Amino acid sequence: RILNNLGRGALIVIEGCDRAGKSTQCMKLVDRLEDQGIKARLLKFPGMFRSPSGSRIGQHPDMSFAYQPDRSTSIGQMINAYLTNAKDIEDHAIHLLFSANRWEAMTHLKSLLIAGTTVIIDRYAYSGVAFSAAKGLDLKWCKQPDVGLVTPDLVLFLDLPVEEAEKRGGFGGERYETKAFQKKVRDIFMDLRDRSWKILDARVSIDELHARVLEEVMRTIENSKALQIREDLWK
Ligand code: ADP
Ligand code: FDM
Ligand code: MG
Repeated sequence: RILNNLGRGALIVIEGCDRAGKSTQCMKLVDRLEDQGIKARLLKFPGMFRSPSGSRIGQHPDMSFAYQPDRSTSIGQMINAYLTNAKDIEDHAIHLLFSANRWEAMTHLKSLLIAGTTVIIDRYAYSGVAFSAAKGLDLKWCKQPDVGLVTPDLVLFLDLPVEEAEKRGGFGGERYETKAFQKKVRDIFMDLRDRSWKILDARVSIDELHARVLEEVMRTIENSKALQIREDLWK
């Protein structure tokens, strides 16, 4: 289905491996766009919010602009229990929950775009496929539940070698936070590249990366205005 509408907001996805600086850049980007008078909102998948330092935070000033699909949804709570190792969930089943967590946000996402608000998302279906396929699930199977989600206008992949990521405080105790697994995830991310992707070197300083992110985003916002919102991811 295609939604007809002019002057819409752009859908920008920030992807990358752990510690690449996604959350840091997402927050700086939304602040910067709002400073420039551009309507912008931050979404995050899975629907939970984490500070740049890595700790999960319930109440934070930044939360005012971080929409959560949510920890308060029952799906968000199951995902949170899984990631913190409080609960084991079968690989296919958790994959479907991550996807459902995106689908439950689509109505809200579309209404923001139609209202002219640019939406920045911290991880999307690419993370969904990369992490599940890295566990050994079939890549084609992994893509199916997310087929038909709103297609991003731009995917910025923040690329940081796993060795560099490790230096940024080391990996924590959550599921997936090991070096070998992160390398597999990166390889699968590379297989998912398409025309909407732009790969940025994430080894540079926070401010330098921010400048590059902003440049790409400003161009995309301009170019997307007259384009239709497409609900055809991986179709
Ligand atoms: P992600 O969301 O991709 O896991 P974060 O934004 O949470 O990454 O950043 C991970 C850690 O690295 C944080 O401690 C953050 O302050 C730090 N960091 C983020 N960007 C940079 C950068 N460009 N250079 C050095 N350290 C960074
Ligand atoms: N993750 C994230 C998945 O396994 N599937 C998904 O669909 C998504 C969106 O959840 F380890 C994983 C990736 C990462 C964890 O971490 C969420 P952050 O630091 O909160 O983004
Ligand atoms: Mg993050």
